[in-house]
Amino acid sequence: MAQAFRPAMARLKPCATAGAAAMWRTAFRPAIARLKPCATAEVAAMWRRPSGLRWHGRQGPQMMDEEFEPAVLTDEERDRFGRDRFLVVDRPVVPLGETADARAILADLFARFDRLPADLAYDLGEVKHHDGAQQIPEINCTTEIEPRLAATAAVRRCRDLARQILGHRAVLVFDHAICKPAGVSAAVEWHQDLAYANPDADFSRQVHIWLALQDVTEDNGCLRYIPNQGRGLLPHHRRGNSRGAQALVADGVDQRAALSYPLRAGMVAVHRMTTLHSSGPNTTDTPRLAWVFHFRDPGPVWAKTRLRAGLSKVRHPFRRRHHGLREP
Ligand SMILES: O=C(O)CCC(=O)C(=O)O
Repeated sequence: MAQAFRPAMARLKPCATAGAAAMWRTAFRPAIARLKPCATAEVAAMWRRPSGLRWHGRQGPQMMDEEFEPAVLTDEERDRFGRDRFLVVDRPVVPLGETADARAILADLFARFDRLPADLAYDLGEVKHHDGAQQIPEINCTTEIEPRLAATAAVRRCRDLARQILGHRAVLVFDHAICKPAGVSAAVEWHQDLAYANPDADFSRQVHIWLALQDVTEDNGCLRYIPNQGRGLLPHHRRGNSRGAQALVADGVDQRAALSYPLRAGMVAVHRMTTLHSSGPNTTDTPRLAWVFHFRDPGPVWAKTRLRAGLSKVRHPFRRRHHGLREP
């Protein structure tokens, strides 16, 4: 191989090789030396992951499992979502390797919980901010805190699923991860996600996808839904009627028809902003971790802005060339 390159190298102008060498000495080598060892180790570890990394469009490196068929919703499932206001996709949407990748990164984030900004990391249990052990630690905007999460195939696969429900476009507008530590009796009470948002927002174009990062059962706190409920927003109060609590609880929920929905790792449950849901305590000796995505169809305004941005990219080179001709 080296022999094949040598004649070509010999033909290179000396100034080109000297220039490249100078660039290496002055720019690249010091920059690489400045890289934190942990950063390079992290990248190397990521590269070594069994599921591998693939370059995916303009989104950069993606972790992908080989030969995994993307989940395609059937007409029956879409109808059921329309009727019940939620849909449990009982086949893997994210393959096990990719689920494990996301789980490992999120577990690292939870290990740093106390050092994360207080407005992003807090307790969904009785008191939002407190010292010591958390009841239901939640980390919001994980994909912004840890960019490796935004690049996971889990995000892309869940976005593909959201697109099938929302129509054509699905933009990730928010995400959060919820941990139920082992043996903690606190549950997430019945609520509608809309109670946390601006109730005037157009919530019909938004779906929330709850991804199980390990097998979830009634014992470790799987989700519960009440089929065909939650068409309007119920009044909510703070958990325990305490001003120190972050979690909201819906008033007057008739839970007689409620059902629990155990899921295998990589499966998802999808619901609307008005869907009533809750989850039980984790009585097992292993923490339960879930990652939740909020996808929105941004509608025609967004499409117009994108189109304009795209057009300006096309127009600019022309304009520059055009002005260039006129310049003296
Ligand atoms: O993860 C859970 O246990 C509850 C999740 C939930 O209620 C939510 O995402 O709104």
